Amino acid sequence: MSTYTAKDITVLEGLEPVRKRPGMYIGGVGATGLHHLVWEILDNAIDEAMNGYASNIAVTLHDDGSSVTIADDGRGIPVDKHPQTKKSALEVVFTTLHAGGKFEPGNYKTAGGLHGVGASVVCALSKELVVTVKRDGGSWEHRFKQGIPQGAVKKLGAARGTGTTVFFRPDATIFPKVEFDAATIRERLEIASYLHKGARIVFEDVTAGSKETFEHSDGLEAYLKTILTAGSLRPVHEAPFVLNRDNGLRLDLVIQWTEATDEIIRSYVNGIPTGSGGTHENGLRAGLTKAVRNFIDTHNLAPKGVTLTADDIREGLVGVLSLFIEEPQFQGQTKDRLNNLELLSAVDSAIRPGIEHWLNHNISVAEAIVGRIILAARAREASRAAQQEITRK
Ligand code: TTJ
Repeated sequence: MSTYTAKDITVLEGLEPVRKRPGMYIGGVGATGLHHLVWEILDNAIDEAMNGYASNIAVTLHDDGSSVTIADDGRGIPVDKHPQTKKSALEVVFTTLHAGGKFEPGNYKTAGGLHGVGASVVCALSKELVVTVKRDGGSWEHRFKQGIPQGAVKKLGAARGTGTTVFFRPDATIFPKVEFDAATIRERLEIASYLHKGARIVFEDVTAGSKETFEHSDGLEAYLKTILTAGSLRPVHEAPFVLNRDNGLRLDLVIQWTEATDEIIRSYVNGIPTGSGGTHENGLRAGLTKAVRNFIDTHNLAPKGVTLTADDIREGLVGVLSLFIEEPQFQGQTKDRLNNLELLSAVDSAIRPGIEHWLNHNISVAEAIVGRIILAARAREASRAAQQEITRK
């Protein structure tokens, strides 16, 4: 560094802990941590889309395989200097730890990945990061190296439209391997397009010379359909149960009973797959079981002498649950289980009345589901009787 100003020192102090102990912020410097950089930047673009300001997100994996550009057509991060701090919002976002990008009250922040850290962490761990903003009729660029601004924000010229573009190249002195896995990025983008209906996400993989667009106006319903098709699962009723809630807790759920003998539940927290389930999935199971049981009891639908277990009720169930919460706690070796205890009752009470109401207002659907459940109970009892008969003999 030839020009090492006081401002740079502050910045260095701000992000120094990140470079010293990167694992604390991104969960390690292996492949998971490396890809975490992409998710952190991506979440900001998705937030802009979720808040209704952006409709297109473009992700590019460049030909070297170790640099990525993420762009949105949102409002653009403000580039004008704050009179007191003499820094722009852009500079604060990329150089201050925990300045995530939640500027306006009421705007929802996905709280991102593993630890909910922001763009500054990506900036600190990048050999090179370039932000380009289009707004107010112009285009501006601010460059960073290892979290340190390389001069001031620079006006590139006049430009139409608005948006934010971030190019970054992970620092090879931090990450032993800096090559991204295109399939990992692709999968995350595809899931994001289901979880955030309305967002159009284009993934260009220059290493493979491919370009794909992910867009699902039907969101989780479309996702459920792909699960059914992929597994050749036949539903036992028409139209799935769909719940989209956003008061206090953002929760999206779609469920459908099928002829399958097991239960398939895919769950996500802040766009992150929770393959080992956790409190939110348990809340779903509890609420769903209680709703169905209550419906069956209220209408006296259980045949005499047949007891319906929770497993009977959930046999053949296929569902997708997506939650967005402020402070997710992930547990387990692979951090793929949600541990927030409050989500157990929150999910239970969020879904139960809706499912009961749905059953009560869709009698033919409810009949098909209850028929499926009774069949599961009878099959279970018959199989146990046969087992006992063999043991007896
Ligand atoms: C902030 O308040 C004024 C209008 O714009 C708001 C904002 O921050 N918008 C915004 C941020 N849009 N897109 C971003 C963003 C996009 C990427 C790809 C990366 C980051 C860190 C932020």
